[in-house]
Amino acid sequence: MRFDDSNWQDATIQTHSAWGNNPTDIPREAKWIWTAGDTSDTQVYCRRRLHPVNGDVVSGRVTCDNFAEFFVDGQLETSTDTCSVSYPVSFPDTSLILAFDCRNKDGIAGIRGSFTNGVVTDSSWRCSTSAPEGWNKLG
Ligand SMILES: [Ca+2]
Repeated sequence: MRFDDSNWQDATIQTHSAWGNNPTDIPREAKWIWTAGDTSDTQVYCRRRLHPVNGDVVSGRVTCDNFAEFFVDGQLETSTDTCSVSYPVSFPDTSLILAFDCRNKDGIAGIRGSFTNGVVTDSSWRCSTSAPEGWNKLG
């Protein structure tokens, strides 16, 4: 059975000026996203469905304020701990679900990423403060 994210919220774009344009190797089209709860939500999960293509490799760069794990179809791809730095990832374009688990330590919070298949973090992602079994996979 597929994981049902219909009760997850649309990602809220965050615009805290403290981030400036960092990390600069992630394009501006990629927004910082979080839940609508902003800094009152300390651990946030965001996911996005992909439409599988033909087996080419997608590369990307991801980060989070403050600590993230980034998953593709439930597999851990990278961990991040510095929001001013982006972390490289790559995965086949037959993948189905991209997912972040990000924990905020203090102050502002956000998740940001950009991928060569054109996907960027924006309001099309789905976010939640809880992560039921299977949250980072299609299901
Ligand atoms: Ca923070």
